[in-house]
Amino acid sequence: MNVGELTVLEKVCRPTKGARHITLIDPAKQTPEVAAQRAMVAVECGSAMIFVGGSTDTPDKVVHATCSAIQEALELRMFAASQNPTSEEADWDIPVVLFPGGAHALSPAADAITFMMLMNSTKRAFLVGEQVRGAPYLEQFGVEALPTGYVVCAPGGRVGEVGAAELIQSTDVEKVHAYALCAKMFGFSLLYLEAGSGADAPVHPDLIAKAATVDGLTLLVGGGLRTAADVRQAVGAGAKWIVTGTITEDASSMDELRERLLRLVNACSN
Ligand code: 1GP
Repeated sequence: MNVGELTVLEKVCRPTKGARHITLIDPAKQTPEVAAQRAMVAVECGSAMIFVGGSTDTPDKVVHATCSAIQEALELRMFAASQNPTSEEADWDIPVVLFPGGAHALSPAADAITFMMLMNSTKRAFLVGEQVRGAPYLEQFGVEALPTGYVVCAPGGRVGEVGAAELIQSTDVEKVHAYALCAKMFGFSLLYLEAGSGADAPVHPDLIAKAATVDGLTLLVGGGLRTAADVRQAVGAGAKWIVTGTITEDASSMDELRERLLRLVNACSN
């Protein structure tokens, strides 16, 4: 879909006051239709990007169907908004970005991909192996790569286990600083500090604050962020993007989802 004049990377790295919000949708957790409905609620609430990914064993077909359904819904909304230019509608020019668990969960319907090195993994597959397998497909699909250093912090959850990560503990501020410097020296534009989906505690603000002292990186933080206070703390420490997934997945209705997301999105700028 058309994401305007800027590349997705330029949009993502554009300096902003406060932070912006990303809704993560795991294609394994609902049908593509429900994923699209959830994504539309998220955008109405002010989410500025949709990530698609999460589970490690989702077939390409399901990832593709989910990306396509979200893109179609966004295009319909964008068309409707263009028919009524005076309305105070949401911005529907929203990137749909793959957040892959490996080279399998790719789709040409995405605008971009967080092309990640799981920097504190002890397995070659997550450092460079999956990336080497996936790169030719991304080239063929024309999906924009967002060069991302991905660092898993305690408690780490499933991604910490599957990714065989040497977890960054809450007091490891010098270590996280070294990872951030390393990410910058590799030429990555994004640094994603991850506590693991559904984590019982988010990334410690001291880690975020230390990573944020390295300029030239756009800092994403996710995992276990549930309340407005969690979000404010992460943003206050220097996060530029807040990623949430579980609060979307376990909302019992679209109304509940709206209520939750509005609280978190508002906390990104307050
Ligand atoms: C997972 O950081 C994301 O990769 C989102 O985590 O599901 O805990 O919101 P939650």
